[in-house]
Amino acid sequence: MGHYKSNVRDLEFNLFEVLGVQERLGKGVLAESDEETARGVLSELNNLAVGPLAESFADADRNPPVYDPKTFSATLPESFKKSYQALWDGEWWRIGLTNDLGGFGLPPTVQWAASELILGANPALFMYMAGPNFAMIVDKNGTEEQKRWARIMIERAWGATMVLTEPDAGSDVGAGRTKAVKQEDGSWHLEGVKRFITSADQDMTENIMHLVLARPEGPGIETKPGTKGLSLFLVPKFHFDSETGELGERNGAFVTNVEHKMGLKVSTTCELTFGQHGTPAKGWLLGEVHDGIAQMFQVIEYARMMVGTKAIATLSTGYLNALEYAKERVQGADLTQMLDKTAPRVTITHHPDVRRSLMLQKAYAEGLRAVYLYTASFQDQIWTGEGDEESLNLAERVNDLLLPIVKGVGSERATEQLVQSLQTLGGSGFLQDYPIEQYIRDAKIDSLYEGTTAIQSMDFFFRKIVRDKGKALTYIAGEITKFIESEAGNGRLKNERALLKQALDDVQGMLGSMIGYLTASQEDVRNTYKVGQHTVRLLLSAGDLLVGWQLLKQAEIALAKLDGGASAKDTAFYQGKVAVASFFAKSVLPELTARRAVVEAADNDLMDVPEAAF
Ligand code: ST9
Ligand code: FAD
Repeated sequence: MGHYKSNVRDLEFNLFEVLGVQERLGKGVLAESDEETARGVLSELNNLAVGPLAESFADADRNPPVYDPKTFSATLPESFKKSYQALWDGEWWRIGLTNDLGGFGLPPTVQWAASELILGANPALFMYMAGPNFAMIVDKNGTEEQKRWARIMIERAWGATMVLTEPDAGSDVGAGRTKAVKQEDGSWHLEGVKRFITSADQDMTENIMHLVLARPEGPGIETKPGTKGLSLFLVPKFHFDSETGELGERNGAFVTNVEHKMGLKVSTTCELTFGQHGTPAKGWLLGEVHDGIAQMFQVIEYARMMVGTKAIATLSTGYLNALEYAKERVQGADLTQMLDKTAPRVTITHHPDVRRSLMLQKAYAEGLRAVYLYTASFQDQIWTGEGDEESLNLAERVNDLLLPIVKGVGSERATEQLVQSLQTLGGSGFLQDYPIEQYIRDAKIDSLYEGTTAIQSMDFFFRKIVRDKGKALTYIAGEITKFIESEAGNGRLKNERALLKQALDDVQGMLGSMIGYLTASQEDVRNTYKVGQHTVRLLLSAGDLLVGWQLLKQAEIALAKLDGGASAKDTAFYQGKVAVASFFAKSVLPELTARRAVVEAADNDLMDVPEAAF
């Protein structure tokens, strides 16, 4: 068996028993699909994921890409290329595409559930395969000619990249200095150095389309500072015939370094230099409009969802590997017989502390999966366009609110809990004989790129709550309140629903204090620091609230299934759902009360500490 342990049963539970996705299928843009097709997609992709996709996971880590400075090129390991070919040949690049570009006609919930399987088996494959998804952005924003390029990108299986970061412009994208100078023929020459660019070179596709943020210059163009002064340019690695896509000359965008990293080594992370090697780096303004940051955020929103799903996928396989080990590892006697030196030895699943840790891993793996799929259910509505303007607008807002939770909380909890998965294996977890040490290395990036956790938390508070005037948040709080006040579980989840109520009060309390500090900043601007000290705490707490709620909703459904008489295999599955929800409500949600007290007692002492005293 390979390293990857998927959880198709839980994916199907979420899709068909919790979210009722099947009710959306067979209509409108989803006319071609039904429940059977969706289940078939998961099953077929799962076979590929646990087999050929997972196969190169360790080899590609031990034999990472090789960079050749003479040719500015990166060569990927053969094992990985084989996995990539299997993925491409299965036409899985179609999964996220709209019907008109050759998509499968499946909604985002099913797309993301399927994506989890690739992201858990070998995440870099998904990123190299993203060219067609990038083409969708070119198609959506491009001129008529660029729309044709989008089709060429798909037909000819090109790679693509998102190019924002520079040495002095990481979180602060608006500090970017790469410029684009307008040419008489309507094209632009880019000049500058970008760094940390994922997939900027590889030897699997004939061409790569770079989507680059740069500051435009030229007669009649007003240069503006910050992100609002950036435009988005299409910069191909090779020039190409605009009608046929046939490759021409090499363009002047060269990869001048590939980084050596802690993990996710097979995903090339490149320095990309424009126009400094004797060949101009020609680019074309996307859609002929200067709206770069907003256009790039269409890519970023998708990529943030992907990064969160990647982290959660890795957490899930980490947990399942730990569970399998724990069921077999015999060590020590049962705690109740600790004084009897002759007592039989038991598997470590008998030890209360191992159980505690495994149940917490399960809670975050399954709870966060529920959160990302719940988020995707709002994307389903946006995708199909169903409902009136008001409800579509709300779906957009709720999706926006949940994205920093999927990305920020998904990545933070995955990193934390994967360390616990390793701990379950004892010293063996530290060895490369097991995949968990690589999971930790490969997943750590998820809290860093696509906006660090601090950036996610500020996005959550300032943009998604304050700027939204709390509309999306009020909706979610209303849904949680409905659940709390319902008869969910027929009395059996009463205590848990009370704990959820307290958790909701605590998050609302934290938020109330923070909004108070923000209001007080009009009197004394330093009160803004009190907000800044606690945005990550708020984000993680909101994440715990959502995980707790989703797990309890699942428990309600599981209890009903158990009452109705489930099969032997399903009985264990549903019992697990009830147990994990109750465990999380009793052992994690009460912690929010302490966190609320910390936020309510905020002061600015921290900000007054001299730097030298750190
Ligand atoms: C990276 C890549 O790290 C890592 C993995 C790559 C894997 C690639 C392959 C897989 C992905 C495939 C994708 C294919 C695409 C398919 C799509 C299919 C559908 N939401 O607050 P302001 C906009 S890449 C939406 O003043 P500052 C908005 O236009 C590097 N829009 O910001 C706004 O204007 P307005 C990632 C947002 O103070 C404008 O920005 N790097 C949002 O100027 C200005 O907003 C990062 O992520 C939002 N949440 O700048 C950088 N927020 O307000 C992290 C802003 O008028 N840093 N806009 O609407 C940040 O995010 C900063 O907060 C900042 C601050 C740069 C936005
Ligand atoms: P900095 O911005 O310098 O942040 C350093 C620390 O300060 C962080 O802890 C951060 O949270 C904190 N911080 C910074 N500003 C604030 C603030 N205002 N408030 C509070 N805290 C703050 N970029 C691309 O454009 N395309 C890619 O394909 C791409 N792929 C990547 C792949 C890898 C493997 C890596 C490592 C990076 C990649 N990046 C890519 C860049 C990535 O998005 C940035 O690294 C990330 O946005 C953070 O920027 P930075 O590294 O400069 O850190």
